[in-house]
Amino acid sequence: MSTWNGLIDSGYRRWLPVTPGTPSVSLNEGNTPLLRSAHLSALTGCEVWLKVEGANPTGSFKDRGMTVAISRAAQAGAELAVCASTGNTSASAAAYAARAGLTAAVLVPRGRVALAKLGQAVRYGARVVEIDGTFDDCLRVARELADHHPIALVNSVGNELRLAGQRTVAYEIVDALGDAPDIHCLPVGNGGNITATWGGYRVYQQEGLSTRSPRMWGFQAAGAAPLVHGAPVAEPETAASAIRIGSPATWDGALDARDRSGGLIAAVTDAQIFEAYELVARRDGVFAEPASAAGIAGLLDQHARGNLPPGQRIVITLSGNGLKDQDASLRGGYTATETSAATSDVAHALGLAA
Ligand code: AN7
Repeated sequence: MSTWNGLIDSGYRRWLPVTPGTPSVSLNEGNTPLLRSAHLSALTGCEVWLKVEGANPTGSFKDRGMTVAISRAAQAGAELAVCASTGNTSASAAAYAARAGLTAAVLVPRGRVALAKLGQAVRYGARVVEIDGTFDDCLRVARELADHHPIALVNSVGNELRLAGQRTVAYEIVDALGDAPDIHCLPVGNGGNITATWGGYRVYQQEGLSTRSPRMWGFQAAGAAPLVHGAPVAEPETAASAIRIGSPATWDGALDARDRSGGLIAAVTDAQIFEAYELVARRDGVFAEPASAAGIAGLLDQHARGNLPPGQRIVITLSGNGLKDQDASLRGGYTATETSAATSDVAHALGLAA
């Protein structure tokens, strides 16, 4: 039996910026499920696959880049790893830093991070700095700190290692499907993941491991859609807090992925995002956080607009785990039947014959 030991040791070392001397700081990230969605396939007349990145060790795709960034930081002898985050990057940085014996400091916009993500950073032992401002303010501060202090900046902007790690999602998809899909859908916040995923497809095609690369379809929340408008958004707003970003750091990379792939970056409303969030849980049994559902919302929106030819093979990145955002999951309340502890009462409540 072969066991999976994470991206560096089991999977994709030869494609990653590590040397034989780089320690593998890993939580066995990667190798996430690729599930066919019968429901979305039927709805669109296409073959739709879900890449379930919430199955990563800290519950998001960020672990792919963080294993590389923290492994290299450990090799370089760094003591303090710093990142700005809407939540998932901070959880991931905190976990990998803990594993490497480093200290993580995470800069988050106060009051705007899903509580479970904050809880992760706290439990992994990170120093949490809550900044009075947006994510974009946090990132500016993180970059300025890195300019003046001996820290390892583990945001993808200061750290190409993160994007190199995140490319592995494309390698896994091609390895599983035998070739690249026609279209790859995903949420876009800072623009790092669309850039990295596209980059991964390009590497595989250039190396002759796939015959083509997909069109990249990225989706931003309508209230935080700077790449769609072509200008930063000063006060980004969406209930999908992971992608509440007004000034994407990897702006050019995201547009490059869009244009070179013949793809698009479009906006979806919060209503569309939450509809997709509920749909994929109810119909596919996959619980993804709201931001993650933007890729599904966008696909369905493009389909409704007549922009989706039938018969396409499509992969959608579900970037984070639904457990991370309880405000979202219990939003609008829920229905439950209250009964006594008598079996007959429970049977009655369930409509089972006496
Ligand atoms: C679930 O954690 O930016 O376009 O600081 O958590 O590469 O930014 C998170 C982003 C999509 C957007 N889905 O990816 C952070 C952070 C989820 C996310 C994105 C994020 P990028």
